[in-house]
Amino acid sequence: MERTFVMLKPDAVNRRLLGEIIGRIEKKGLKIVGLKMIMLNDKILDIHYAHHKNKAFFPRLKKFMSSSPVVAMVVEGVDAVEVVRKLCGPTNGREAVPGTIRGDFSMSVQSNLVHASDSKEKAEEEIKRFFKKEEIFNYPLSNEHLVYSKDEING
Ligand code: IDP
Ligand code: MG
Repeated sequence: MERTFVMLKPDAVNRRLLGEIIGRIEKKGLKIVGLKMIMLNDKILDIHYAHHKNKAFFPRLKKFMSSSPVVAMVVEGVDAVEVVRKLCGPTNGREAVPGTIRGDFSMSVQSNLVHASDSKEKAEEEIKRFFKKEEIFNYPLSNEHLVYSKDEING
């Protein structure tokens, strides 16, 4: 089953939107297999946002991302990477369509509430970056048969 890395950013924490966002992920039928609150430091932000390191907004982005704890999650499901990206909507909250997390709750490019891995390769990298093996849990959900048909789970 595919896994993706999701992070609820300081604006989600401060605006008390954690439950709302986690609720959407759960209600979609995705499974949470790892969840913790952490404080991001300079070193991890340099790595996580390396693709923006030469941008003018980089220092501001780092300051924002370390302004409060964040919630880090590992989320599992069929095509989890793509499904979670769709739930989030595009980067700019003002352009995200209603119905998406960013479309419903964000008016900003920077403060867009949520991070989600953008490819399977990145998901693997990011999960390793933020979670120890023993912080990720393999457990059955009794109603999995209501979320997927058998052939969707067994390939
Ligand atoms: P994504 O989060 O939708 O994958 P990325 O391009 O990977 O978007 O950017 C990572 C994060 O950096 C964004 O979610 C946003 O918080 C911030 N960011 C991206 N572009 C800008 C910008 O132009 N100004 C300010 N912050 C930005
Ligand atoms: Mg990204």
